[in-house]
Amino acid sequence: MLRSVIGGSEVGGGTEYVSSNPAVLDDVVATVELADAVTFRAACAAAREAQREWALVPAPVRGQVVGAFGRLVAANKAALARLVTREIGKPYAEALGEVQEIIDTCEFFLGEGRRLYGQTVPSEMPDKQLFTYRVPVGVAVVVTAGNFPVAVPSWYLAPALLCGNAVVWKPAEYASACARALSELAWRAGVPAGVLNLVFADGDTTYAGLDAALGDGLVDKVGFTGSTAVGRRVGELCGRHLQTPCLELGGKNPMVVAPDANLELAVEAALFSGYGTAGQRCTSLGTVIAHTDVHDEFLRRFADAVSAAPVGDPTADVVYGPMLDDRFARGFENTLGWVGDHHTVLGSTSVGRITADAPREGFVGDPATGLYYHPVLLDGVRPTDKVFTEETFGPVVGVTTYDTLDEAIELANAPGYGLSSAVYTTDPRTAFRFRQGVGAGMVSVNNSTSGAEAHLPFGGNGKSGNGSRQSGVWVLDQFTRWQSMNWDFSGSLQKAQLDVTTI
Ligand code: UN1
Repeated sequence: MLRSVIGGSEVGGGTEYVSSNPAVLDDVVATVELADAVTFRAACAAAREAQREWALVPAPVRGQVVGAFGRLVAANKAALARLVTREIGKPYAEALGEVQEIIDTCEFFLGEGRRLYGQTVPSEMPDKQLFTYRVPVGVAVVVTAGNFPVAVPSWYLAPALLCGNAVVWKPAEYASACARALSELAWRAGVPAGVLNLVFADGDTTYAGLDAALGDGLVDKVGFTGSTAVGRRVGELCGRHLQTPCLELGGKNPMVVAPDANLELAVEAALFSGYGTAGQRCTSLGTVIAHTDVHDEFLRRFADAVSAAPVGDPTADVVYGPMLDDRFARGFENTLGWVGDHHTVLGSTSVGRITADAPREGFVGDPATGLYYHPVLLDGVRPTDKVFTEETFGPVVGVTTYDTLDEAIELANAPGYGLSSAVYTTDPRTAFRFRQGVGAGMVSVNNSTSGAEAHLPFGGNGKSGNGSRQSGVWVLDQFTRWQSMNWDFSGSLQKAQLDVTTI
């Protein structure tokens, strides 16, 4: 039985939730006790208590703890990746990459512990010094999705802890075992009990508990990775309490294929980012915007690649495995309802669940045991189609065409998301003009829409987030606030603005 851990103690009670392997549904990975709103609030209170002392630990020492966390993750890399594969069905090779992201993140923030720079700033007045300091925000509540059940949480945990905050982490229920395993490593590395609290709860309970905790002044920052719809609710709630959350939401990520593109590379990237993790990344490719001159050739090759893609058992070498859990399978069924018959569907023999009656050639394993879906490739999508405007969160990619680069940029921006984007071109002018015009927080040139690096800002605009950025030094602005200090050693009361006119 998995329970929440608050201030170092297990807290039981609440309703039971079963986290099962989406590739082998009768394989129960964990039975979880979901906490109630009062318990959630109690976790925030425990965090508030523990944070005071943690903030007094010198930043380089906190950095050492984060570094030790990364080393423990490295020592348990295969075991953690196996758990990711088992609990959410991510292919093992990708799961290993995900665990590596944690190691990279911790490595970065280990070093940041020795920087965490403030500034010295010139004053308008003589014999006066101005300084800036980064101070921890206090208590951070972190609510994460389960598609990256350990890497994305580490993007919050490592910097939040390094900056001297205490954390209450609420992971996705269907990734509970991964969350507990990662938390155990953090505690073993020396993160004090109470500085990291793990709360298993459902969405409504989290909302109610967070509302109460914010109202009581127990929460100073909320980090949320998940859907745009839930992000809006979180944003509204935080706004009522005069707080700006860190929101990492959905994406409808475009890839432009210019007439001079290397089509082989473009197809490889489209397959990886469109269908990898069964399309369940926020950075998944949504729509390919291909120049009319290369559309037919690109599509022919892409459809061949999709048809040949190995799908199935995530412990094998496949492009993608099952949906993350039941809820995502149902969500994808709903998405498939948007696929009108006005589209040409290519790359698959069927649309929907892979079963004995709707088999997929070359499927790896037994489709009957898990939540497997056929890949969908749609040609001729139009800007008014839901598959063009909405995030699909499943293995579906749409293709459309353009004639001028301005048109391509307009199509790329049209859905109103702004997370990731890509352009395939051999002309640097096209690449730069695309970067300037596209509204996304991240732009890839001759690379796929997925593939964040631990030291580069990650985040989106529009429906993809509120402009906050994770990773690298940029995330420090989420977990610290600037404090300024002025120090006058002139021996008299020097008045700003007033005195400067008399100099
Ligand atoms: C997400 O889907 O929430 O760059 C994050 C990427 C991944 C992270 C995606 N490493 O696609």
